[in-house]
Amino acid sequence: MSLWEPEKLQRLVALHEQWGDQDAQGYHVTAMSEDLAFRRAVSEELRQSFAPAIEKLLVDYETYTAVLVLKEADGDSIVHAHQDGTCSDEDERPAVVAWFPATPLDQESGYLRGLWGSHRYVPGIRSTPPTPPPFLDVRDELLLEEMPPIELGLGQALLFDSRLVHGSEPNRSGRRRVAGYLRFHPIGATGRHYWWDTEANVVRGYAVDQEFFLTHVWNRGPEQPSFTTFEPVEPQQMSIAQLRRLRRRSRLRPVRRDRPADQQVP
Ligand SMILES: O=C(O)CCC(=O)C(=O)O
Repeated sequence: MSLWEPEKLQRLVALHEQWGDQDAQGYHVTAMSEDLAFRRAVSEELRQSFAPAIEKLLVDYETYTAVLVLKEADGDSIVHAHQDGTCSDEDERPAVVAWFPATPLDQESGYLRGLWGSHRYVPGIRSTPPTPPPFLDVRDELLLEEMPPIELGLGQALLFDSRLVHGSEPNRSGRRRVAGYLRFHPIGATGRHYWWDTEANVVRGYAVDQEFFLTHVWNRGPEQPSFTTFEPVEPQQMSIAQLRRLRRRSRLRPVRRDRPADQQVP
């Protein structure tokens, strides 16, 4: 959907050019930046200038995190098919992600691609770093053959369920590709972070707030007690044919709250 004047996006590009890490390579996200003041400045700009137009479209959701996603021109910037980490208790309602280009998006710079309906059939808590997903063995074929590219113009944004499997091909445009990424949570949802302690091979869950995502060091365990600990289960790997069957079924049998009001069953 179209949400803002394309000129407004220049502010994001300029912010990164003036302040961001110019030596970074490949795919990177400002949430990983060690410059905490830069992380905060990006978050504030996105919250002030871009989040309100999206909040208006959502019922009882609020902005939770706001970052820039960058793909440098070095060509090594594939984003494999993945699901984003769990950042809230999703038992009641999922988080919503808004992703939008701040520089031109085309075949060369790499469209975002999504696996339709996958938020319904690839369940579970997603840790950081991510434990192996059930589509790991087929992730390259999945990205290119099963996940359609989503064309977006400057000024448009894509909104999706935060559990959706998504990814993108490398940036081959020869120019830096910049995108905004905003995450919205149901108002009052409990913030969560699940860290995979790879040495102990356990996932530890933490109750966190928005401030956590502005200050925490990427891929390191939070310095606070966890509320839960569990051993990650090695998932059985799915074939493309199995994933296709699940996709078809998810369309035939929508979850109850997605049915039109006159078809609701108690
Ligand atoms: O910018 C992209 O193409 C992908 C970004 C993404 O999937 C993410 O940051 O989770």
